[in-house]
Amino acid sequence: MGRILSGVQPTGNLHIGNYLGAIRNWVKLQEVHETLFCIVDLHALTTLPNPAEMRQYTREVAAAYIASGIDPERSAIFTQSTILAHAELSWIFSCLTPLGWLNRMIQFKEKAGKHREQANLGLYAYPVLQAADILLYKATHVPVGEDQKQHLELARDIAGAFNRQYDVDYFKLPEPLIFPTAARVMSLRDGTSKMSKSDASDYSRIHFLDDPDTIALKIRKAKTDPDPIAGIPEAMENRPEALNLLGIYGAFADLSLVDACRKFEGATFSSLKQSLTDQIISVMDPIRLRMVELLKDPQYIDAILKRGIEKAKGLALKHIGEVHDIVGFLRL
Ligand code: AQP
Repeated sequence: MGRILSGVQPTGNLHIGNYLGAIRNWVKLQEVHETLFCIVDLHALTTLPNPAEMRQYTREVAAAYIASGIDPERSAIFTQSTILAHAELSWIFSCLTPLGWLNRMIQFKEKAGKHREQANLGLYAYPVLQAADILLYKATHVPVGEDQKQHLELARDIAGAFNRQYDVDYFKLPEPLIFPTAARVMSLRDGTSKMSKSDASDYSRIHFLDDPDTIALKIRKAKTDPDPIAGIPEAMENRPEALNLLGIYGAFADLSLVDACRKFEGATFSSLKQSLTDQIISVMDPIRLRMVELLKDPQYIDAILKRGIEKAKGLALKHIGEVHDIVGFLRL
């Protein structure tokens, strides 16, 4: 049994990529591991969301966790900002992290784009805060998708740098947990870019809170190509939208991409889209209905968060106290 930490930003528009790539896998992890699932609102601040929306989206992420099957009795569900040690440890790590390491981070380059000089320091230092999130709890394993591998590598480097600087063996290096079934879900409008909360088009993604009619409409409008579906993925190498729809179908139906291609060989996109719509609705609609119920009772959600905060705080305060001793802060 290990200790697992992961999180989602409360930036709204939670989508099936977040479900298939992250939350669905966490549900399985809580059966065998000690699990901590954070709502990373300090990270969300890098995009300067509207404060009222931030509060709303924080409860929405908590509701999505619970509705997807994360059990508050087993897992700590909590907000990052309520445990000040995240920010503290992030500062301590900032003082150990060479700029050269951060300059290599692909996500910053992608998110800052051409406006690098205008990007905020928080966005640049994002992976250092992420390292603090993980190491504050001495997580042994971190579930990561493709896009997060580089950040976990940095967290391991920072743990090593801390141990070397202070000549201790305090932080063990957290291991990545890669799920063979974790899907990388692409945009419904462009099969070469990741389905993302911040995409300007609502039609690029399916939200947790989309009702069945909206799901059907978005899938109907999803980009395809004129050819029939081939029986093997290799024959569709240059057809990213086709592969994406088949991949999503497979992820929801528990089929590999190879099996999904075989199932729809020769079929038209309209028949694939009908089956895909049914499949998504069968999994996501019960989650949506439960979320809607939960969101009617914000006090209940807040009570679950408070319980999670208490659980997480025990570990966080113990570890940050030990770190204070190691770096030489007076304990007064
Ligand atoms: N398209 C995706 N396919 C598979 N997994 C995905 N994740 C996100 N998008 C996909 C996984 O969801 C978890 C939480 O993500 P996050 O909220 O911390 O931020 P993100 O990875 O930056 O997600 P988005 O949707 O792309 O948000 P924006 O647009 O705000 O940047 C992570 O485990 C991630 O791998």
